[in-house]
Amino acid sequence: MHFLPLPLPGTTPARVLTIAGSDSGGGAGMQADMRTFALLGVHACAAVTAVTVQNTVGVKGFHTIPPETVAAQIDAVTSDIGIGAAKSGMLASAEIITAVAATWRTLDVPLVVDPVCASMHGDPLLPESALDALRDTLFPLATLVTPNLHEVRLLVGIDVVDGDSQRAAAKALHALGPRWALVKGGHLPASGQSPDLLYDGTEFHEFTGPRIATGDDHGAGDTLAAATTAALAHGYSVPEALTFAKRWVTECLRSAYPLGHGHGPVSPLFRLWV
Ligand code: PXL
Repeated sequence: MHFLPLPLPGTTPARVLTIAGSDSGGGAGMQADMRTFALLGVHACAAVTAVTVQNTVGVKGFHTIPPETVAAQIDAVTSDIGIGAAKSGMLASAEIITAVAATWRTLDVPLVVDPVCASMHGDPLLPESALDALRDTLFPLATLVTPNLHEVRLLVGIDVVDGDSQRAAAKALHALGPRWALVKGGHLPASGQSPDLLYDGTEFHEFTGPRIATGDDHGAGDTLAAATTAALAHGYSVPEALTFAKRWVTECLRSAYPLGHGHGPVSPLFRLWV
């Protein structure tokens, strides 16, 4: 596969920002983002929103960062470092969502919103009462939103089971205001493929890849959104960035490894060998 251009030693790479929660088990969240960014050769800044207490078996709880501290982290890096693109993941509370949105209104930086609501074990990472803030304040500022099928159900009340319902969900998500909406098909009834559908208000684009049968897929959604963000920071269009990110996450799924007693992470470490 082709990779993003690598910076020469000593030159400043493309810069990205992740606004996300920390996963103490190192599988998902900010740790998955930072790993992805490092192996794609971009400089990653990080605004932490929450500290989760988790391992490969589940999330035991989390502690949220004060909203004004989240906003201050974003201000600090965007005013100094020059961010080419950013992504948000676990935002943990309505107050943090509102603070991120208020800050983002003053910026002109592409934002990928991965609307993380729960862990793969079903542990909540965002209270349902915060969904309004996500839909009303952050989605209209997003360049791209990337929900999985569980998040689609929570956000627009559509059960995606086939191509028709996937198209209806993409339209409903786009109506909430993002420039592009992606409905990830990784959890669709098995077809051997994993079809993701992108909609810009006019046209649909489909991104397919083989479905990789592994229980070690912790951090797959984070990795897709992070790789998309890195490609956007290099000036790719949204469809180009997703084409790249889909191939990247497929390779990361092929390289996923077992860890602990639960679900291991998808892994970009294959990049060290090619
Ligand atoms: O994969 C979604 C996700 C994002 N962020 C954090 C997480 C998880 C899933 O567990 O823990 C912090």
